[in-house]
Amino acid sequence: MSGGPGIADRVGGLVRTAIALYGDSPGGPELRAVDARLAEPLRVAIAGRVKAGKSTLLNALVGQQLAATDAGECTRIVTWYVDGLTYRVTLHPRQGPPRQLPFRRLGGSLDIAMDGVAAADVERLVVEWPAPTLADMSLIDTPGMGSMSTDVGQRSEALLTPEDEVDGAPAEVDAVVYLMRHVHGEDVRFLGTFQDGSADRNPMNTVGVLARADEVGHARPDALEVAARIATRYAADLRIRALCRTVVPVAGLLASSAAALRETEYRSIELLAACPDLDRLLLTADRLLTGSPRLELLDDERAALLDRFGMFGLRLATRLVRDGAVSSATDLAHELLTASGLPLLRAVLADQFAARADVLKARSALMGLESIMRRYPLPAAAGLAHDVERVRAGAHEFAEISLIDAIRTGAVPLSSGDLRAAEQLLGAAGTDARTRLGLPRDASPEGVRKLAAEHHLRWQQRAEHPASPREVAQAARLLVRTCEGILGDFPTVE
Ligand SMILES: Nc1nc2c(ncn2[C@@H]2O[C@H](COP(=O)(O)OP(=O)(O)O)[C@@H](O)[C@H]2O)c(=O)[nH]1
Ligand SMILES: [Mg+2]
Repeated sequence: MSGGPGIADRVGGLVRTAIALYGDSPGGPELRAVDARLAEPLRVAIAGRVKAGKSTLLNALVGQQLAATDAGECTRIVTWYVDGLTYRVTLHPRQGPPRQLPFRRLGGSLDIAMDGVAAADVERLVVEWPAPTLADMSLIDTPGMGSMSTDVGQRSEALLTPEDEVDGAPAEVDAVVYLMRHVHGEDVRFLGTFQDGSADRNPMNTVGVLARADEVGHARPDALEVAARIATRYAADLRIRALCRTVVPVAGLLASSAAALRETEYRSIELLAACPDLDRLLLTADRLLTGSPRLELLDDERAALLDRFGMFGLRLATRLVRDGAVSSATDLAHELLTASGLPLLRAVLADQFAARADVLKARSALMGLESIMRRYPLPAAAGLAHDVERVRAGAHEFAEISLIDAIRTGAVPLSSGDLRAAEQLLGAAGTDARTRLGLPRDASPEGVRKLAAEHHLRWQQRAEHPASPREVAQAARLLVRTCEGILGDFPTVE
């Protein structure tokens, strides 16, 4: 959007002014951390209950088997995966300075030598890993809510709760991918912690994932279609809409195995597909593991296949091989990845998180700045506090996000068609002008301008109409500003 410096620059300016004012007094180091964070990739936490499939999904997103899954000490620790020039693992203990840990890769995933340190004494592990996904966003694996040990659960919750009740520290993450398997009380309660109390907590920074989608409906061939219908229903549920933007079905296991599909695995799948007893073998896990001597795969090879692909994955993979739809490991990997739903999640993350990364980061930084100024009041910073207030109140980018939230929680009385148009115009599906207007990517600048002008006129009439309820008039004024922004970016050529 045009019209002066973007929100990231404005907030960055405030933070640097604060750094100059605070110098080495208390609050100074925290301010420098807030400043450094503005230059970092967006921080995205993967949250949800234990065994929801968080670590598996993280591996799928990175495209490598890094995070350990299932039990094990490391799965009980908050682990940050960040882009790095080199491969390095650093332990940040609760007490004492950080230190590097030795590690190796064991069967793909990282085996970190914990050096006798107990999980409870670890604040976080930071894994630096050169990987393209991590250059766009840092991913944070959490032990999960509802952990066997409440301590572990609390650690996740503390990381994700926007403002720590105890010491008023700002949220450490900018956005959250929240995995759910079913809607039950705890999911909703947990998502609710993003909302309570502060106007700043909103569903805009949370994307819901219907995880382990391949297991829906007993892993039948249409599992993912069924999961997609459930996800659509969740996404339409007002309670869920008020907590996250959208719900995407993903079979993380399939995606992560596809990303790292080995030739030997492909050959095993070929053997399985060629076995005359295939249909019977794939009825249950037990039969696959022990049935049919005609299948020339050892017990542990069968177990490994099941572990990596799951029942749904094996049914799909063997069908693809049998039908001749694929004839190489590369083909198969591509088909499985497509089926997993991961590409859709990636698109949602790219359109919604990455496109708004600056705004989400600026929002976190502003919260951080406000929290520091509140905890370490400085008489000399009175003017700065005023500027902070002005930036917050004047930020059209924040206002757009808040309005999407208001629309989603049903606070704006518009027809459903108008609501959808308004959400889209506000950038709920992506913030570039053409997406906001629902135009194809190759729409001409004149086309953009013409449609933006139509919307501008329509919302202006709404804003000024005496019969418009107050909420509608307010929303319409904001939408008018959004249209003005688009028109400013697409000026008429003389
Ligand atoms: N069938 C299936 N199993 C999965 C999927 N994602 C994870 N799992 C399995 O669920 C278990 C827990 O996964 P994990 O990623 O460790 O869950 P976390 O506790 O949320 O990190 C592991 O045995 C995974 O193999 C999935 O998409 N489909
Ligand atoms: Mg895990």
